Amino acid sequence: MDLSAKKKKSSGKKKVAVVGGGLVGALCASFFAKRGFDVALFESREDIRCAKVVKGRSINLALSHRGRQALKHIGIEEKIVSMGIPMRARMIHSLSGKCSPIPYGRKGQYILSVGRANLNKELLSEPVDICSLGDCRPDGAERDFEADLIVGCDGAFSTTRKQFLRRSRFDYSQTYIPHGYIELTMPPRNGDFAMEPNFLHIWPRNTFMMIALPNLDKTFTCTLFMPFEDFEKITTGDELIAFFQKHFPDSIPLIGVEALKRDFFMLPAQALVWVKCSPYHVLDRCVLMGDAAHAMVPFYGQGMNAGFEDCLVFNEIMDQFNEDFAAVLPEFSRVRAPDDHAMCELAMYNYIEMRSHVNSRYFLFRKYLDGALNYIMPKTIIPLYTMITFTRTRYHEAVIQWQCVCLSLNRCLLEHIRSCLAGCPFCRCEASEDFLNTFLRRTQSTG
Ligand code: EGU
Repeated sequence: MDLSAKKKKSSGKKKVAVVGGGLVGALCASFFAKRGFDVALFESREDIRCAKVVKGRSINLALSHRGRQALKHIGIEEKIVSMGIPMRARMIHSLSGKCSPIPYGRKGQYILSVGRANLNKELLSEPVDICSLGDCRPDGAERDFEADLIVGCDGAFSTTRKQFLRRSRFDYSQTYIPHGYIELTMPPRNGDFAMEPNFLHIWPRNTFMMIALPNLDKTFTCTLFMPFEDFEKITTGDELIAFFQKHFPDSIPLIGVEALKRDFFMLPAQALVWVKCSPYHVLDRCVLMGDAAHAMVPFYGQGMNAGFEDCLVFNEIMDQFNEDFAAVLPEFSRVRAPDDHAMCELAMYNYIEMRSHVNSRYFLFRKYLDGALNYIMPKTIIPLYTMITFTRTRYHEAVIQWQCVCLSLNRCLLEHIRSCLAGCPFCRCEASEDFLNTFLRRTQSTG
């Protein structure tokens, strides 16, 4: 196939090459197709639409408001929602096996568990020209392909981004966290879900954590997160069962001893990487979106949602600047990078918080506290995860708003302590006043 000749035939329309046929690449291609661009999508893996087993990253994803708004734009929101399972609350599993639900929001607010493979297939069924790189060069020879714009949606290890690295003033960082993850399947029980389906099940155990999301086939996909060094300590089936007996005893009969041993040792633990870069564009030629621009750790369930929102934001800027790439691309970098960076930081922050002291009691306490504060001042105190998950408040603004809330709560608390001290004849020493003032100043400057 001579791609450059093909380009000349369809004159007039601007040509866009989308690199990567994953979730963001496929969605992005649809966005451009909807605007009337001539879109070609490049994917090096086998066509996922015919693939029986889909390799790669995690199987389940939590689709929330931002992602849904993007899907709505290309008219497939309802279709995708019908393929997802609503999760209205978290279900916290304590070590003793006690389960406590904590709703995500008000009645009717929920996130959706969607399968990556189904979602990807659905996104690729939109009418765009898909070039498998395998097909383009059966002899291994390179082919020329001309395009007005290249959009790199090729994931955390982006090949497109590699070209940016040689340019001056391009910032880039890549960080692996000490944790890895493996996925285990919890089969149906008597033909039905083994646990209650409309929940995101969580086993918070400080450095170890397991979560489980429901699938349409009545299975759950359990994801176990733990430090690589702990994965390495578990080498035999017996050690594995002893480990689960100690930390996740209630899950053993649900997964099944044999299935547990089989799944656990089937694949090595997968690494988790975090990528930040800036700017997202080169001239008026090339732009990055999704994980290629900002891979994040999965501890906020926002990776896909942020990537989908990239497409939405890009589209809004295209409207604003009349599809003039020379203006759109720098504006996209300027507007979007701070938000994606904030989300990357937040996901990382939550990872650190969860790993340091989050057991089931702490998790329950924190979520109840957020809920209670929101109940007292529903308009002013909106929990951070609510702004992230159920609104399109810009990520960096959500973080600032939340910091303001925390700061003023801290101040109230300190004022309260101070007035208590002031009223107490034994505490009216200057030392405690000094201490409080110093502390107050410090919270003000760091908060
Ligand atoms: C899917 C797959 C609970 C990790 C963060 C909550 C998801 C996740 C939480 C995956 C947690 C953690 C939030 C959602 C979500 C919680 C959230 C979906 C994490 C702060 C393969 N996280 N997911 N936070 O609030 O905002 O329930 O890894 F365990 S959905 Cl880590 Cl809302």
